[in-house]
Amino acid sequence: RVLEADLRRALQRGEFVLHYQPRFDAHSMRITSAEALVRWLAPSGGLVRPAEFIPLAEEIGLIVPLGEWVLHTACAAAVQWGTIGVSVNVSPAQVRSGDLTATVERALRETGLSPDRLELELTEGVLLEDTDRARDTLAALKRLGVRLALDDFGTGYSSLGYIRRFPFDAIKIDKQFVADMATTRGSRAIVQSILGLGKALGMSVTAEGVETAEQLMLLRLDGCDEVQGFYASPPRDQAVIAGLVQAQA
Ligand code: G
Ligand code: G
Ligand code: MN
Ligand code: NA
Repeated sequence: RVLEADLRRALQRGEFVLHYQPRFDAHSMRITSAEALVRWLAPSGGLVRPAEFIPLAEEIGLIVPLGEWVLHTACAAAVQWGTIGVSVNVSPAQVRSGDLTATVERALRETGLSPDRLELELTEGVLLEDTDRARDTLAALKRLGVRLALDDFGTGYSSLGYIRRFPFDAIKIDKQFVADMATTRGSRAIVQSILGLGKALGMSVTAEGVETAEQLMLLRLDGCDEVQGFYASPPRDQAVIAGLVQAQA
């Protein structure tokens, strides 16, 4: 079990690492960007998954400095890769903290990354918690020129109305709908509805958790723009992504 003191020490000692999962254009299968996913390289030697420490990091407020490190490191990686973009997951606690915009602005300035190559992934929870604060923060982030994506779409409790009340550029279809879209009519229908909604609102749509050739084929047929998932690539380290990007140049 992960303890508060372990986590604070881990940040001080630089024990967090980022892996990156590439996102592909669904038709050309060229890499368009990569999503940063944090792991903790614990002193015991194990690689600890975010599910085991992000909730605690949120609870104790460590998510703010950890999130700042993630932003800076991911922007620096994108500068190294040269062409593709980078996506960073942002917790509701970071939006609530009040200095997310300044943190993003600083990460861009210190790394020299062009704002349009950074995408922030937010979940519906961000929108439900504190609507006025959330709206102001998202508007300020848009003014910086970064892209905003609604992550895990379809799993939350917010109404469809939220999607047009906030300045999102993109939607990520949650992997639970992709998982059985080839075998369950209801899931395929939900995927198709989200794709239609994205198209109607001028937002790009990414399908997450694509694991099979059949899912990829159906997503292409249904007009999905971009895909992410184990079928095309699991999360890899920065150097592997650099090699993949170089190979497609
Ligand atoms: O890496 P893994 O596949 O186990 O990711 C699980 C979840 O952890 C992701 O869906 C994402 O929501 C969350 N996560 C991963 N990296 C970060 C991060 O840097 N910041 C935040 N806030 N959440 C993250
Ligand atoms: O919640 P978020 O969408 O930010 O996190 C993505 C999570 O999904 C990460 O934990 C990542 O490791 C995981 N993931 C990525 N591709 C696949 C996949 O094809 N199948 C499954 N089951 N999980 C995946
Ligand atoms: Mn995500
Ligand atoms: Na997601």
